[in-house]
Amino acid sequence: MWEPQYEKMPREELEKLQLERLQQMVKSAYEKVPFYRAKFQEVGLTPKDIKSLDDVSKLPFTSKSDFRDNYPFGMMAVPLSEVVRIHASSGTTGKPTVAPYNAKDIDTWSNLMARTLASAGAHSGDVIQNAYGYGLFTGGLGFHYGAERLGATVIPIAAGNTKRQIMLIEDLGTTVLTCTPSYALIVAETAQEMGIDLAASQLRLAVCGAEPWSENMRAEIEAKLGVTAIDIYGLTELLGPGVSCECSYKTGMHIWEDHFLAEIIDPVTEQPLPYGQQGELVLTALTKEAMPVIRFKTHDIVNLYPETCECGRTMIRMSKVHGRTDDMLIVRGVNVFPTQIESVLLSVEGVEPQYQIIVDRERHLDEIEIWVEVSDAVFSDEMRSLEELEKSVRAEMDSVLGIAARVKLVEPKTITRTEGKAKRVVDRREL
Ligand code: DLL
Repeated sequence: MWEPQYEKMPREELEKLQLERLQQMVKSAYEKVPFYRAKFQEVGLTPKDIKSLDDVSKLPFTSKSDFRDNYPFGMMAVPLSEVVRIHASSGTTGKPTVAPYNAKDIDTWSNLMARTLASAGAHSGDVIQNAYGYGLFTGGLGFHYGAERLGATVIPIAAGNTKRQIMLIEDLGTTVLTCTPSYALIVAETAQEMGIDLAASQLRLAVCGAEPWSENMRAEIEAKLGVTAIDIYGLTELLGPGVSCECSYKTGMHIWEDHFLAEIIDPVTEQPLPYGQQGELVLTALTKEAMPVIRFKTHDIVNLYPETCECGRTMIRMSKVHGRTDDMLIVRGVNVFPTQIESVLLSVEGVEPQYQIIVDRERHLDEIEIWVEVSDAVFSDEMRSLEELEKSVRAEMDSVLGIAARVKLVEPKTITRTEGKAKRVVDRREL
């Protein structure tokens, strides 16, 4: 255990620490972020009203749209000069959600990722091949700093170039692979095709997250790579990976509660639900400095289990993510909102705002195809201009969303109209 003094803290002591940190966080948000002050004032709340942990339910929720409305730096509690790094994730429309970190935040996150990797079963002697994407996505650098803090050897390979991944696993004696679960399967199958048995290599652990995956996928990854596969969860708004992670017992992901206060709510009534029931996870950051996040609605559907785990950790566990309350898709690890696709389409002349998104998984790779109606005028044009239009939609998708989507232009009025909510997404993936 990386920090047994916290990870095994008696609940009473832990809750005392959480309350102190919550009070501090609410005060800081109120004093330093006009957005929070205005929201608290709307419900007639001041930091002094937070007297117990239950009082958290008096605080207003925060959602992705608040980040959009205050883009880029309106949610910050420190001047930009104190920010040492900025990550970002998809917003619901054209603009991303920005996540700034000060030096203390990077330190907190690195430490939490070291704790996470240790909980997954890694240690300082490991060679960790980090195949999460580096860049604005939090996966690459989050794992990188955590692995270094743990004292392990890091190979910052990032995702892609699978044959080279396999060569390095063998040549450098990689013991831990960190990547999305779907990429772990691609590595496994590519190795098989190359006639290489990775189960016979030094590899013994895979730490997989950033997208939903099933127990079936776990079994497949474990068998094909000869590893233990561990689930890890996190989100950009709350630092990134390292909000929660399984231990070797694999009975849910321990939420690092000394840094994150977890609640479960009914997604419709927004009322708190008792532990054990399935609902939407709401998280409050207790130690984040550059950008306080209070009662963030994650849209992730989970169960929370409060019982002490066999590993000795007292920290609450969350189930695998069962689904989302919104229409966010995760395609090859990239978060995509249908509304983002819509705003791209609307920016291209000649296409109509009628579209359907078809997501499928072919040989473990997510494929996304967008059917778009074109206007009558365009459709009666010659083939070449249609092809050009298709190309420009595809290029725009690639540059704005960062995903390679197939685009299929269809005749006007082909896409079924519904009277109620339009069914924009057809997700055919089976995990
Ligand atoms: O995906 C951070 C991360 C990186 C987590 C690497 C784990 C490993 P975002 O891009 O902001 O951050 O996406 C956050 O991804 O709200 C969930 O819907 C989904 N997600 C993350 N981890 C898991 C998981 C990173 N283990 C969103 N299982 C979250 C299911 C996950 N869904």
